[in-house]
Amino acid sequence: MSSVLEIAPGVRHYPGFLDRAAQAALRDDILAALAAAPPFVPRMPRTGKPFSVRMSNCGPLGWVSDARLGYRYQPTHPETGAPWPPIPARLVDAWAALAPGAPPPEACLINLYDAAARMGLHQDRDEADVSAPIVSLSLGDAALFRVGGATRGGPTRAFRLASGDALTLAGPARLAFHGVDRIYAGSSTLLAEGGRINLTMRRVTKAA
Ligand code: MD3
Ligand code: FE
Repeated sequence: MSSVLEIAPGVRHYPGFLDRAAQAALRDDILAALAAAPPFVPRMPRTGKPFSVRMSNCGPLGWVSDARLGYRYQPTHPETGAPWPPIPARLVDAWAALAPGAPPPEACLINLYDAAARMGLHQDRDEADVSAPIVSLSLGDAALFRVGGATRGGPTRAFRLASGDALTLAGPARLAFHGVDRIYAGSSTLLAEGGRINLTMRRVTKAA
């Protein structure tokens, strides 16, 4: 496997986890999933303010958000009502390699960034099971990713996530604040239209 950098306790960065051919194959899997489950614009609870990131999902559960019902996981697309497409086998393989022994992933959130998209610092705490790790894979333009501790306002560190990189968040890092400061437009040729795709696999329910 590729080398690993322990950025902070529980935060592991695997630069170049996927080679170019594997990135292209995964890109094609995700474009097929997006044809079945078109990107939607999530909105903040209550205010309805739109996210700058467009999203979709694959797997038995998907993360969605709108003004009325807020953040949640649900088995169907918020606009089409269709079940989410399955998690592609090569993503399940990456989960098995990077989170050995963890119960299978139930959700893969697909985040689509254009050159202007950002994600503010937040925690991921909509999952009933926060004991399993999160596994993230990046495709396309690089991003400046930022991670801090479990409380807002503490020190943070930022590093670049490039196409093919994997990141795992486990143990003490699972409830760390994190976000995406910026996208480096034009830094990758993987996506014909530019931009960045981030894939985040999660366990949602407590394993039986
Ligand atoms: C650190 N996505 O979808 S992936 C998200 O690049 C999200 O699209 C970012 O934050 C993106 O919620 C970051 C890496 C990641 C995912 C979950 C984490 C880092 C994390 C949970 C805890 C700590
Ligand atoms: Fe997050």
